[in-house]
Amino acid sequence: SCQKRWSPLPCDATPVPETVSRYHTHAVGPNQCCSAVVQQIAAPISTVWSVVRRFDNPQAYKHFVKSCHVILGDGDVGTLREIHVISGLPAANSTERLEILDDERHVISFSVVGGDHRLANYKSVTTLHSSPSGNGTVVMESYAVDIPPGNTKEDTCVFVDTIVRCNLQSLAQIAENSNR
Ligand code: A9S
Repeated sequence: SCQKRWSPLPCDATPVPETVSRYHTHAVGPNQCCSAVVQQIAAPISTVWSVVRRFDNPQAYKHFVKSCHVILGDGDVGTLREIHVISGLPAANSTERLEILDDERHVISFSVVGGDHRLANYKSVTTLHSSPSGNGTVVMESYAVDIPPGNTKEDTCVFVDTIVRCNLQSLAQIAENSNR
């Protein structure tokens, strides 16, 4: 397997510190792809984190999730959840394992370990950062996933990027509204 290093910010922006980039460096196999989405949110990091850290409640901001049940564990690393998704997606449910929950560094990560869908071996890492410009938050979410049989790398990234972007836009709305 190869390892891909990337920086999600333009070259002329502030360089991504090593403490950030290490969480977003995925080992990517020959039949996998990876990408990342960055979202600016006009709300304090503590507000955003209180939503993102709830591994048992992804439906709070992920609109594709219809329901979620914790099937093992109590919120620590290793906790398993089963989500059911809304109709219209090429998926029914997904079993997911909490890999990282770091309340100090604001890092959460999960991996997909089963389910009826096409995103085998999906793994994502989400980190929050105080925005350089003021009292806002920058969310960075990266992922790696197997390319499903019959799809291209590009198809797969477009599909997943779209879902992740929707989730982070919804997160921004919720966090910004709970500000008022
Ligand atoms: O839940 C996330 O954070 C991100 C993604 C990409 C989730 C994808 C998904 O849950 C569906 C929305 C159901 C789409 C899975 C695991 C497979 C899909 O096909």
